[in-house]
Amino acid sequence: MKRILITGATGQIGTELTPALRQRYGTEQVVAVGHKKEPAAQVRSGGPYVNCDVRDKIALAELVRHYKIDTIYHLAALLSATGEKEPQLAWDVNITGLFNVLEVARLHGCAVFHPSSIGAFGPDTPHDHTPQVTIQRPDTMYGVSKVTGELLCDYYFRRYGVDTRGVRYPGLISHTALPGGGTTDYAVEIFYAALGDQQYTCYLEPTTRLDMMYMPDAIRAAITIMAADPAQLQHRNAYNITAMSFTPAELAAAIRKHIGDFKISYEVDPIRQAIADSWPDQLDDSAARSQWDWAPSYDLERMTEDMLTRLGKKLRAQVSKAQGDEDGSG
Ligand code: NAD
Ligand code: AKB
Repeated sequence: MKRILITGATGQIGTELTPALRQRYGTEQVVAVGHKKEPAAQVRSGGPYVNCDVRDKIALAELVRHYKIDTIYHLAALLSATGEKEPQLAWDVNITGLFNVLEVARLHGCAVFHPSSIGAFGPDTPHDHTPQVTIQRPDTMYGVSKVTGELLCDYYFRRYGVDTRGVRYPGLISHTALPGGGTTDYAVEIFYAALGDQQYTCYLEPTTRLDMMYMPDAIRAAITIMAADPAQLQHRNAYNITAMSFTPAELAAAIRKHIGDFKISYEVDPIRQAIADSWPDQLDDSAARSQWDWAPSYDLERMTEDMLTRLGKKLRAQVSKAQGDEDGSG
């Protein structure tokens, strides 16, 4: 039976991956690891929850030993925009943290899931139908850490036989936890704005095309690749996966089909724009499709409709709870 540790469990992915893994493998089998950020209720109270800085290898090893862990989902990281604000910290968390996880995995016989990103590509990478194996010369600290991470995971598999696996996620869109400081965050913020005062000021240009994915597909990918037949995995650590590719203007148009008065304007942030310009427009994910049956369920239309429905419900519930608290009936 699997015993799983999830680092970064309070983040955008961890908040949804933790309950999904607990549902599949049992609540006591999945230990959520937080750090500084307040966890959502389903992460803190749905099973074991502990705090640990991934840069502390001794503490990490003790958790793995204590809970008899055999699989680590390593999500703790700094994302692209935060990484450009604090590059030294980004290297430390993303690389020291991963190195510690791989060392602990080597010593305790754990499998490791480590997500890479479209951020592992750079301005010299072919942007259209970006191949699985291609030029990777990113010019952000986030990207440098992602390429290094892919190579480190490959190294630990080849040299020590650690069962490392991973995907290159595109921008992820979700309604449960807010994104944690990336370049693609606009694609989540826009839904909060559309359901709020029906206008959004976007920090990317209207024509900036990027790969994206709805969170249910991202969670399924993380679980599926870890359960896949290892004999089929030729690329192990960094499978291109994507679900849709759109620009801010196209996303706004998709939202407008449901909220006719929604308006978008643009105030470009040069730092995030430069990052986005260096990333692919559309990945070729045929290797993932053929080697472990990857296929997304949500395209732009389906994702937009589901986001508006579920986020709308959540925001309305928050408003009525706040009103109830105010008048004493909540
Ligand atoms: P997030 O920023 O939402 O969460 C990251 C988590 O890491 C946070 O909960 C934070 O508390 C934790 N953390 C930060 N420093 C830590 C430390 N020193 N020790 C322990 N924990 C620490 O990130 P996310 O969006 O959930 O991303 C998870 C992984 O997926 C990252 O590797 C990220 O690069 C990758 N990824 C995410 C996306 C996306 O769009 N969300 C896309 C591509 C790849
Ligand atoms: C970011 O924008 O940094 C992340 C990612 C695509 O890796 N969402």
